[in-house]
Amino acid sequence: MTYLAKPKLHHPSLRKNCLGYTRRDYEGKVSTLCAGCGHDSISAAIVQACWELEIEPHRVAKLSGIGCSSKTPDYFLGPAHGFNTVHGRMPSVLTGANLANRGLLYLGVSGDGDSASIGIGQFVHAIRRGVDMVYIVENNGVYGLTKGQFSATADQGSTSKRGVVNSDSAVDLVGLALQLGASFVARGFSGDKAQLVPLIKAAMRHRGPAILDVISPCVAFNNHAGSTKSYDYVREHNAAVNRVDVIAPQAEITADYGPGEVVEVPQQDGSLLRLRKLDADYDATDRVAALNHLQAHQARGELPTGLLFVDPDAGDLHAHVGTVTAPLNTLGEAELCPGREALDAINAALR
Ligand SMILES: Cc1ncc(C[n+]2csc(CCOP(=O)(O)OP(=O)(O)O)c2C)c(N)n1
Ligand code: SF4
Ligand SMILES: [Mg+2]
Repeated sequence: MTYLAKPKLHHPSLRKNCLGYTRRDYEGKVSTLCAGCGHDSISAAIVQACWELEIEPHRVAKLSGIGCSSKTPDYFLGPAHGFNTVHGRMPSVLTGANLANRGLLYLGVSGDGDSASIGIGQFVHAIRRGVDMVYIVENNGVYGLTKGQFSATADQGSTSKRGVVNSDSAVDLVGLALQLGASFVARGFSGDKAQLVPLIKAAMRHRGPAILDVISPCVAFNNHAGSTKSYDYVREHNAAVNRVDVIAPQAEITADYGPGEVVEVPQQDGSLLRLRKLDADYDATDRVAALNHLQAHQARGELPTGLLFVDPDAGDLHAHVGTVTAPLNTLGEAELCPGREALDAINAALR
């Protein structure tokens, strides 16, 4: 972690959003990552998305595990709540915090090592439970922080910087998220901010588990010719299925769209997702078709990106288990203690 705070001097001409905040108000401390690391671009995209969505930074809870990727919450949304958990344990801490206080926007930031190796059980169960969260995996195919070992998302046949061939098959996090019932699944690339910012905005407007796998090259250990997570490889194999635009409730639709069919998906919070199809046959509301498309195109060496699946009507964990709407720390004794009669009835039912 860094202890270098950014100077708070803002140029008076910086644009402000409706809350009166400039983009600088959404930044964090000075990054200590390697220059050119994809993770810093994702932090910048998160800053841009929150500024554009006019989110109050202190209404966000940012949680992470361990890794270069998991360090990044220190570099954005300085005024937000933050919890840097243990390696691979971010999802369970996020689930607990979310159950205790549903009034915050939960942003989980993790790495491919953090989520696909040590934390894969936690990744799986948070999704299948339907936790309302934005879960970003900053996926570079290596354990960057511990000097570049293959991670579980490294493609079979890809090579390390020293030329070692990876013989294991890869965990595909978006395919897994689709199978587990995630109601929003997307893949982005840290080198394509024009695609990534709207994907983050759409995920933040979604209710339910929103999984965003962002290919994020590690310039120190995985940006060479044999890698399938390098800047060059991703640019050459990127097969975007759509472009998404997020329109806030009641906002005038002014976005300029290029050619291609446009599909509108209303979200539960009143915002509208506009998807401009880049692949005419792709239907982002069909889970099975999304899985088929992914597997067929990945087998051809392509890397499908964009909003891969969305179910705008999905419920979340709170709806499934019927929790109270108020944050738990606002409940008093009257709500928390059911009284002697209710306790006697419960005890009698257990005898
Ligand atoms: C319990 C535990 N096991 C192992 C480690 C060592 N460790 C630290 S970060 C890391 C992998 C990080 O990889 P990833 O999540 O992909 O993040 P990146 O650095 O690539 O962004 C490992 C194995 C640890 N900190 N804690
Ligand atoms: S080691 Fe890799 S992942 Fe870590 S900061 Fe450097 S470039 Fe980024
Ligand atoms: Mg990694």
